[in-house]
Amino acid sequence: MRQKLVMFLGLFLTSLPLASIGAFAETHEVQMLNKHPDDKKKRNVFVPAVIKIKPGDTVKFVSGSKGHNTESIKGMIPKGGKPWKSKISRDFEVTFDQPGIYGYRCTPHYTLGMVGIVIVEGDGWDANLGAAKGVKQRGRSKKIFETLWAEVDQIMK
Ligand SMILES: [Cu+2]
Repeated sequence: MRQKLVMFLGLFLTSLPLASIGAFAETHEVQMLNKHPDDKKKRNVFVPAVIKIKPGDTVKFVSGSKGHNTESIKGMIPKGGKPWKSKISRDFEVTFDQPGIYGYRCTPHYTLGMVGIVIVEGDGWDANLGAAKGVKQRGRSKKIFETLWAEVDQIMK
């Protein structure tokens, strides 16, 4: 009896650190859509386009409309961050451990302005902010990123 109790306690205690990490990690959804639900004139959008999360959290990109994907943009992820690229019309999950700014796009609709930003808060989150802002954008993404950066500044001020 006592042996079992000791074993149980041992298992319980060794599983604590893992449980405490998992307990606080969250999954956030970003929809990949043909039309913005609040403004049908906005086509090919990530909703929300700017999202702030904590290290260890996951973003689930949901294929709400067909024909979209998510791909990190070169030069727009922090040092130690991992690039990603999903398949078209598929849900895709990315777990973020490294604080920083992550700019991403939909590969086929990039020049139409289908882009988004994940902010992973924590120490040094803004270390790559200037570099990310400095990345040259093409087509409508130029204009869209300007509005997204204004949102980032608003969220993080
Ligand atoms: Cu798209």
